Amino acid sequence: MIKLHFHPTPNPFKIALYLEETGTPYEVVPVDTRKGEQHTADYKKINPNSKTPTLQDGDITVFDSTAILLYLSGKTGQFLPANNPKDRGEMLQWLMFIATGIGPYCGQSVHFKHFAPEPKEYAVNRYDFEAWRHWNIIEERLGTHKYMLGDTYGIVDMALWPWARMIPRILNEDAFKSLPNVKRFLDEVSERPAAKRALALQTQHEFKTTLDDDALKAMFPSNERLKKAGA
Ligand SMILES: N[C@@H](CCC(=O)N[C@@H](CS)C(=O)NCC(=O)O)C(=O)O
Repeated sequence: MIKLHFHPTPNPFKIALYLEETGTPYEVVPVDTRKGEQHTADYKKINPNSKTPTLQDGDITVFDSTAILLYLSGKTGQFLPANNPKDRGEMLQWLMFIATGIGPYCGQSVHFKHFAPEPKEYAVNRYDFEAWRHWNIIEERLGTHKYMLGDTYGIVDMALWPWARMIPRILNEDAFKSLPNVKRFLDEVSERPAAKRALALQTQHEFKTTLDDDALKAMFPSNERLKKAGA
């Protein structure tokens, strides 16, 4: 059976949603990143990047959420647009926009706003600006398209949904007021039974919720280098 190495955070949720939508049997293997389980030697063998998610399908191992979505959709043929260069190109461009834009800018924006030490005005401004810029592009797209690729829900929407859920923390509590189409999309996808089952994984498995010193050390190893340098 497929194994999904999972933590209840945006990138792993993309895969949980895809597996739930397709009714693919899978087993969740919790990787508690606040306990540093992403850094163990055994986990690094399957994910040299020490992040979640990772998928194991028999003797095939795939890491990185976008690669996993493409792997699974290539295997099942489900939730993909028509197989022609135009539609495939459109799917890839939005999938990569989420992978290289939405994910990293939102992740860094959260990091600098909520975790970085002062002075941080420059970094907060840059990442908040870029996170907003990316979400405004999605807002415009969803203003003219029901889903990211048109009338049909698919893997690009599944890649977007877990990041859209985090908007109040990424941008601010009122952000949806200026992103009404993103909110409409989020509410609709969140109502899907598969999305509810994916979200339920976070309570079906035990994950550390406290952000103590050990958790911060596991999540932000770069700070240790700073401490050693005496900064
Ligand atoms: N490009 C990777 C990024 C994965 C990633 O950053 N995962 C986060 C959860 S959303 C993680 O494992 N964080 C723990 C850490 O950075 O130590 C992907 O899409 O899978």
